[in-house]
This record gives sequence, C-alpha cells and structure tokens, in this order.
Amino acid sequence: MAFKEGFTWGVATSSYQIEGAAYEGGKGLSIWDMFCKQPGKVYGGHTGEVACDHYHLFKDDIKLMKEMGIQAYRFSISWARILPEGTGRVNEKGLNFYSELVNELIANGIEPYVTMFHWDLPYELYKKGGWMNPESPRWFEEYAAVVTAELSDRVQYFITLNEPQCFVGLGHIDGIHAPGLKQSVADTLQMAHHILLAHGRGVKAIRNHAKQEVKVGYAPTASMHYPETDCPQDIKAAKKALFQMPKDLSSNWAWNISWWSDPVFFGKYPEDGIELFGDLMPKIQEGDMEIISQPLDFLGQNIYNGLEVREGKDGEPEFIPRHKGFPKTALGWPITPKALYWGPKFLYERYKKPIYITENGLSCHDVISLDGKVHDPNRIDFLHRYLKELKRTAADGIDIAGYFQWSFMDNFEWHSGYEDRFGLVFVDYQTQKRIVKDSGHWYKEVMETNGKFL
Ligand code: IFM
Repeated sequence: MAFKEGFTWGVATSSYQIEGAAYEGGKGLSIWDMFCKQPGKVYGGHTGEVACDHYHLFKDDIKLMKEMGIQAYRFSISWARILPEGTGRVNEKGLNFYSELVNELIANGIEPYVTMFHWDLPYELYKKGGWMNPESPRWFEEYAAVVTAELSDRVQYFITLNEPQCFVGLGHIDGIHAPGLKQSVADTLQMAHHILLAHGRGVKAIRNHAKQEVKVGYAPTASMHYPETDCPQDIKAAKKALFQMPKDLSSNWAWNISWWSDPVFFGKYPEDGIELFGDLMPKIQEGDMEIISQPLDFLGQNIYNGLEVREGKDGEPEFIPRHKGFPKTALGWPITPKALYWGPKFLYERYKKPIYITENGLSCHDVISLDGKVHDPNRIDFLHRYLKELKRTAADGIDIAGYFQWSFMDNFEWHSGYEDRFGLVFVDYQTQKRIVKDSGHWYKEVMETNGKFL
C-alpha cells in the first residue's frame, strides 16, 4: 500500500470563496468585499456576498461531505468575522459560527484543518497599511491566539497562511486581486518580511494557546518543475530550477518557493535572492529570522502544475516549451501530473518535513446534463493522473501525510468570479442546490480504498 495507513483524504475551501453572509453576523469588511465593489475588477461584476451561502447551509454541506466519504475538511477563517476591526473587539457570533462548524464536522467524523488566513484581510487593517505596517505580524498573532483559544480543544491541525505567493504577487504586484495594487519590489519585499514574521508569530500563538497537542503547518504554492527524463542531469536541473530565484526583476518576483519557504524552514533567505535584490532587501531586525523559523510539524503545499526542465548545453536548467495542443484545464492551466511526483519529492528532500498536498484540482466547464447529473470525466482523468503520481512518490518513501482536493464545491474563483468551476460538487448559484459530480463519486472510492486502484 503506497499511501500509508492513516493517510488523510480531504477537500479544501476558503472563507470568502464559499461563505457569503458578507454583511451578516457582525462580520467586518475585508479587502475582498471592497475590491469586488469596484467596477471591472471581477468577471461579470461577481462578488462573494452570497457565494455558496455556506454560512447558512454549512450543516447541509457537512452532511453531504459525510455522504461523500470525506475524512478531512480544510477551511479558512474569515479574520474580519472574528475581529471586525482586525484587532481588539471580538465578535462572538463569528466565533460561534466556526465553533458550530467544527462541532458539526466532528459529529460527522470529519477532521477539521483550520487555515488562519486565506487572503481576506480585514479592511480596517488595510486602512492602516495592511501587511506594509510593521505591526501586522502582531495583529496576526493576536488573531491567531483568539482562534486557537476558541477552537483548539477540538481542532488539532492548524495552517497559518495560504499561498503568500498569490496574495502578494497577484494582490500587490500584478494588482489583479485585492487590494489591487502594483507596488515596487522594495515595498513588496518588506511586506513579505512582515508576512513571514506574521507566520512565525502565528505559529507561536497557536502553540501558546493550544488546549491540546496541535500540528502546525504552512501552505505555500508555486509551479513544480519536473525533469524531461529520469537521467541524473535532468533531475538535477529540474531541482535547481525549482528552488532558484528569478534571474532578474523583470517578472513577478513573488512566484517562487525559496523566498517563502527557506526562511520558514532554514531561518534564512536564499543567497541567490539576496544577491538579486541587493539594496532592495527588507529591513531585518535582530531576532526576526528566529521568529520566522518556528518549528513546524508539516509543510502544506498547494500544487496545480509545473514546467518541464532539462539540463541545457551550458549545464544550466533549460525550460522546455509546451508543445502545440498541450492539455489544459478550462482556466487554461497546463495539465502536468508529474508535478505531483517530483514536486513533493524535491520539497521533501530540501525541507525534510511531512508533506500535505493542501490543494490540487482543476476547473472544468461543468454543466447539468439532461439526466440531471453532472458528468465531469475531465476532472476524473486529471485527478487520476495526478494521484497516480502522488502514489508513486509515496511509494518511493517520501513522507506524504495527506491530500486535499480543491475544491469541495464550486465557488467564487477570485477575479474570475463564478466563471470557473473547481468543485467535486456542482453549485447552482440561483437555487443553492448542490449536485455531487461524477468526480465526487469517484473520489469517494479513492478515499475508501486509500487509493488502491490508482
Ligand atoms: O481558488 C484558488 C484558491 O483560493 C487558492 N489556490 C488556487 C485555487 C484555484 O485557483
């Protein structure tokens, strides 16, 4: 059996993408509430105001999860629902919502995995400079402490941040996500330093306030490079490409692994990055790197695709262009199953921590067929190919602790609104009716058999 006994099979979502109830239950505003109000920022003018109405329908959703055989559910907390101003006043109704959600999960035999931050920063904190403010790590620490004190008697697994690459890269460099800014390299590096400090302070807060022994991790993302062939030269080139920083500042610097994970696991920024950024490096105070590199129990990695690499004539990694007609998802993302073999392998070799795949999945053009069902063979084929590769890496002895499919149900896909569907469960946004897609039934069998037939 390649997937170890006790392997965790789950699904993932995030607060703004599913909850709705944007102005209910005492919740404060988030940067996504404000971003969606701006004309032209989100496809079709869509917003997360109602989304999947999970805030009201969570019991039904959890019932469905149970029927689907889901063992673990990774969800995120809306910071502004807990602390409407970002710090200070606690909104008891918000805490109760998550407390009830956790109770319901446990009553249905589903293990909760809590992500503290999945992009919906309280707007009140943004007005104070958001992550640019040197106080922001303290704000996050306070918030993480409140959540942990409330939930950790029942929740054992916590994840600090989801995909800093995206909320910095898309939100503050490219400006296509909230808060929609295009900031300089120096500013975003300083911001990244605060975010890493927030992660470290968050880890400390979780451990200090936990009511039982907890497992704490982090969920970055990035493209997972993989070798063209199994020859040692190509493998070496792919691994080098995976962890190297961009060669110059012409591209979005945030889209890499090492700047976000080396400080967390090694307590230092990567040398090639320090060289690249030179005078633009953030201000690092004494003790910062120790805070950032708090011991973690696992690495959560979100993996969707990667680039193929070979050793070039000069001995350096060479990226191989994708051939004509390369398979892609509805969103246009390349389908590269090998990313789920080589990615975790390279990451494990470097960081030496048990790995959870905290997100993996695809968008498809799903529709309700004449028979009233949702047939999504492309999703089944995608997941089958990717999971086979994950199984191969587990069989090689890489410590893979779990896999969370993105996403449990169709939801608000950020600046693409509801145009794209990522769920195992179809959501009719007019009626809020859910229909388990063929892939949901297929995934049930995967979970039940611990991936035996893959
Ligand atoms: O929907 C997102 C999620 O919020 C973060 N990771 C990628 C998913 C698909 O784009």
